[in-house]
Amino acid sequence: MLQLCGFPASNYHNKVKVALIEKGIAFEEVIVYPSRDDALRGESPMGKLPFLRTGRGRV
Ligand SMILES: N[C@@H](CCC(=O)N[C@@H](CS)C(=O)NCC(=O)O)C(=O)O
Repeated sequence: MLQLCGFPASNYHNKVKVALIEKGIAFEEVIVYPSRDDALRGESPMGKLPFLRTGRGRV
């Protein structure tokens, strides 16, 4: 299932969340906070949130 990764205090995150809900796209919300962790940079090279985990990579 699509995973929306970010944190709810961010309107960047909430904007994507609202779009997914309005389009009726099933997703799971995964809370991720901004950091310089290698794990985050591996998924979001610029360290930006939110990002989506899809079955075919990340957006
Ligand atoms: N929509 C822009 C901006 C997103 C954005 O700046 N998100 C903040 C969180 S609200 C962030 O990731 N900050 C961490 C950073 O800039 O290092 C993008 O995705 O490039």
